[in-house]
Parts: sequence; C-alpha cells; structure tokens
Amino acid sequence: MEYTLSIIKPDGVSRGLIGEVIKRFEEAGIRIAALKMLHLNKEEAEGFYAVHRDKPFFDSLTDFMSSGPIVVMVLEGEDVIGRTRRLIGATDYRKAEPGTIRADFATGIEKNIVHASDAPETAATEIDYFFSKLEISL
Ligand code: FUP
Repeated sequence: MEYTLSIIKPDGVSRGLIGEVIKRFEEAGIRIAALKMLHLNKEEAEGFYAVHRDKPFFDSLTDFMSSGPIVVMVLEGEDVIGRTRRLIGATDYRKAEPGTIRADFATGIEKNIVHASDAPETAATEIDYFFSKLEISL
C-alpha cells in the first residue's frame, strides 16, 4: 500500500471546498488515513516549500500558504501518489485536464486549491512534516 500527503490550501478552505475535495478522493477509492486543520505561520510554510526557496514565487507562495487555515491529510491506496496527482490536475490550472480539481476550481497558479506529493520520497518527507506516527491510522 502507498501513502501520500495532500493539502487543501487556504483558498480551498475559505471557498468551502473541503467536502468537495474529500468526496472526490473517497469516491476514487482513496482512504483518508489521517486528517487535521491547521494554520501555518510564514516560517512553517517556508519549511514545507523549502525545495522552492530559490524560486521567484517562493515569497508569494509562502505568504499565501500561511494566509489562512489549511487541511492536511494522509491518503492511502494502491498507486495513490499517481492517482491523487491525476485527480488534482496540472499545477497550472489552465493546462489541467477537464474534470480535475484544479481545472474545476483553481483561480490562479498559486490559488490552485490543493497540493499532493509528487513522488514516494517527497510523500514520506511531507507526511513526516505534518504527522507523527501516532496520528496515522494504519
Ligand atoms: P505542484 O506539485 O503541482 O503543487 O507544483 P510545484 O511543486 O511545482 O509548485 C508548488 C506550488 O508553487 C504550486 F502549487 C503553486 C506555486 N507555483 C507558483 O506560484 N508559480 C509557479 O510558477 C509554479 C508554482
């Protein structure tokens, strides 16, 4: 079984899309193994997106990610990393496949509703960033 981390970003939470995103995951047969809401401060958002530290969009991205509450989840399923990425769609919502979460709801490259890990190594690091072993129901 595979695990991944997904985040409903501040725009998804403030627009009332928590249920919609979770419904899409569950209807695809993906199991929620852990879930919580939190509000990152700027430093915590910078830590999460540390790989993007040198990118021109880093400051704006971490301002946005610390601008309001988010919902973080551990998702479980076979090939869940790839399946979740396909459900959310491309980073640039204008290039996202029709029917994906980002194609349906994103309003900008930054305000794209949801995050999901892109590979097994990043999934492990990102899950570890938010959850202790005790918080994940196996
Ligand atoms: P993704 O894995 O699809 O979330 O995309 P990336 O890891 O490449 O980017 C992380 C976040 O940075 C994206 F969700 C949105 C933001 N971003 C920008 O704001 N501008 C860009 O040009 C690229 C990404």
